[in-house]
Formats: sequence, structure tokens, C-alpha cells
Amino acid sequence: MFYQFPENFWWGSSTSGPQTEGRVEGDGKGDSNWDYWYKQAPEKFFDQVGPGKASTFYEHYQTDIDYLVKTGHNSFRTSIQWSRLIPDGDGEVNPKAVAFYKEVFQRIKDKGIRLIINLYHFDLPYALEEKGGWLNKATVIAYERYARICFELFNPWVDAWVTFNEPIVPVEAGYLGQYHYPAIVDAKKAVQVAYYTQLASSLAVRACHQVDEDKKIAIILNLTPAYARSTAKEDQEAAEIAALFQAKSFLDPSVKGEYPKKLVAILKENQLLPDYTDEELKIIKENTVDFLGVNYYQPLRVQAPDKRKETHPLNVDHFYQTYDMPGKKMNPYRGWEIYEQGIYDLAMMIMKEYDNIDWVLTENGMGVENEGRFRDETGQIQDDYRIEFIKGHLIKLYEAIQDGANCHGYLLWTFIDCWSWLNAYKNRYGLVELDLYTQERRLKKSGEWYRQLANHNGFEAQE
Ligand code: BGP
Repeated sequence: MFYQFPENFWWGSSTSGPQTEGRVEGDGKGDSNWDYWYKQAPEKFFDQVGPGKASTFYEHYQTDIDYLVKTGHNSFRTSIQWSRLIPDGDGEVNPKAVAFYKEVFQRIKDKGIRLIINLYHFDLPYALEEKGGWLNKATVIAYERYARICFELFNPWVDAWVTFNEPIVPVEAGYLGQYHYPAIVDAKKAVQVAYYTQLASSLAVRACHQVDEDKKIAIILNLTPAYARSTAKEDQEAAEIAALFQAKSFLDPSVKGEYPKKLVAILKENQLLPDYTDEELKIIKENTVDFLGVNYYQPLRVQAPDKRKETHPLNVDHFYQTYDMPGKKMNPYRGWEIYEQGIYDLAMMIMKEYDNIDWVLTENGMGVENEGRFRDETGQIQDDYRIEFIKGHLIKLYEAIQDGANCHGYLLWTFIDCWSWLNAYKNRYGLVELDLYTQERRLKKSGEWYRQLANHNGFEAQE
């Protein structure tokens, strides 16, 4: 059958400044937490490739914007790098950054592409990190100033703004796991960072509407329903807590303006409540988002904590553990489960529990290693697995929309192979191949398919 999507559906992709732009001599960019960490510990990064070059968008944006057109984009999301615009985080604005972003945004608009701009994609100016980063309220104030500067400078080009991408990730990865800087394990700090990030997001929503009351602003969250291992009470309880920590800790304050009572009770009981004021809670209450971005790659499978293990409330495995479900379908390169039904389930969750707020699927995609082995005789990468991955997820999205979900777009991760955090260039996600040595770009088979998808506002597949 033909899966026809609603009119004016957003088709395109998402990326971020730190993963694409790269740095050139004299561009005025300051170090971000990633630039700093790479200098300190390059061995942590796959093949020791750091964020310095990324996919050289800073130099090749003209070519890349042409590729947005070639791959059928009517919408595109990227992010401004705070450390490029304000190199030390809260001081002077870098005029070269202003000129660069205006030129890029103008060019994208000239192509008739909807522009969605995110303000923060895991990248804090290192000068602020050094002063305590998101543990320090001064960072919240600096972020609000940065956000306001962005709105004042770039609002005419931007169709929709985003405050943060996946804010739970730096919390988990930086303060509970150890794969983002500062790579420490401290649940009390993790909670404070999460709270200050939420406050910053709400302040940005307020600033956005002060600059332009009609402009829409979102937060992007990596959501999935938490699936319990079994119907046993302990597993169900673990899944409920996992959902509170991983999803609702940002979803509820961002959409409903309030933290879930049960989450607050758990934090209180374990002496984990952050420093806060009633005035801050009022700001959160009054400045909810206009729509939601949802990133979906893998489900969250959960089991009750193993009672035999000594755990401590300062570690999340005290509350729940990841469940390694036998027989699950995997993307072996990224190590993530592929579960298309997750999209439908989260769409229903948004519909039932979040008043069917307007949303866009802002990331979904498949990272594959060593794609050169899939070239045909002309040299083009035949990434049929990526096309199948996208179709599988779009079918579930289509069904959710048929059943009333208020989703109005699909943005793939991502249009060109790009640099990824610790994994650097290990897994490639692009519709366009990037040769790291020559910087040449070339359409993959999926790039051609994606253009057809967008042009036809849907695709043909077997039921
Ligand atoms: C999301 C991030 C992206 C991107 C993507 C793919 O969580 O928002 O920045 O990196 O995941 O994941 P990875 O690059 O780790 O394979």
C-alpha cells in the first residue's frame, strides 16, 4: 500500500553544530567541553578523531546545502554552537560567527527549506564548564543571555527554535555514566544539573516569546516508553521509576510545567533534591514549550534491581536496571535494539498523557560501520538496510497518525556522515557519504530514496 502522510509534513534531517562545523584558524570559536576533553584525553575518541574538523560544514556549507535540496529536504534542523557565538560563554559576541550563521541560514531559506534551530546540543563553552558548568547557576544565567542574543540576531530566518537536544543525556553521561565530560558519578550533582538545565530551557522559552510572541519553541527529548521485563510488581515498579528519571524528568516540567509528584518524593526520600527556589518553579510553570521534538532510536527495557548486589541510592541501578531482552533485533554496530513499535507506543503515550501536544520526530536513524563494503560498480553505497530501517519506523508513525497522534514531521539522523561524540566516525548515518580524507561528498542510495519519499509525501511498501 501507499503510506501517504498528512499535508505539509516536515521531511528532512537533523544535525548539530559541534558534529558538522569543524574549526578553522581565525574563526574566533572558543573551546567547548568537547574540544577541551579531546585535548586532555584523545584516546577516549574512536581512532583518536576529535571534534576539530567534523564534516567541515564551516567551509563546505554551500555544497552541503545543495545536498539538502538533492535529498528532498523541506525542513532542516541544526544547532548554533554557543562556543562559536560567545567564545567564553558570557562575554563578547564573535562577529565572524554572526556572519557565518546569517549566511548559512539565509542560504537555507533561499532554497525554500524550513529551518529549525537548536541552541544546545551537548556543547558547553569550556570557560563555563571550568566554573562548575551546569552545577553553577551562573551557567543558567549565561545560557538565558546566549538564548536571547540568538533570538535577537537570527529570529527572522528561524521557523522554530529548540532550547535543548536530549538534556537527559549530558546528565546521565556526564554525572552517572562516564562518556561525556566531566565524566563523574554523583547522583546528587546529576539531579542539580538536570534541574538547572530545565530552568534554563524554561527561561529560553520565556525569552523567545518576549522577542517574538508568535514564534514556536520546543525542547527535544529522547523518549521511549519504559518496557518492563515482566508483569511482576518489582519489574513494573522499576519501569515506572525509569520512565520518571529518563523521560518525565524533562517531559513533565517542559510540557505540563510541573515535576511528577512521585519523582519529587523519590528524590526527597533519598536526599537528592536539588537547590531550587519557588520563584524558579514559577518560571518553569509559566513557560512550557509550544511543541515537542522526539528522538527515537531504541526502546528502554527495564528490570527490577538485582537484590543480591549492593547498590547505593546515589547510583541509578539502585532503582532499576537495564533488561537485556533475549532475541531482540539489533543494530550490531551501534549496539542499539531496533524496535519500530516503540514509535507507535510513544505516540500513544504523548496523546494520552500529554494532551496530544504537537510533536515532530526529530531524530531516528541507523549508524553502520564500514559502509564502503556496500558500494556498487559505480561506487555508490547501496544502503538498503537504511531504507528498510526508515520505512519500518515510518509505517509505525503512519499508524500512530491514523490513530490520532499529533506528529507533523520526520527528521532523520542525518543528512551527511558526521562526527559523533566518543564514537567519532565509527558509525555512519548519512544519506550522503563523506570521505574523511578528501572531504568529497556523494549521495548514497538512501539519499535518492529519501528525495522520492519527500517529493511524494509518502512511500510504497508491503503491508
Ligand atoms: C543522539 C544525538 C545525536 C547523535 C545520535 C546518534 O542521541 O542527539 O547527536 O549523535 O544520537 O548517536 P551516536 O552518534 O552516538 O551513534
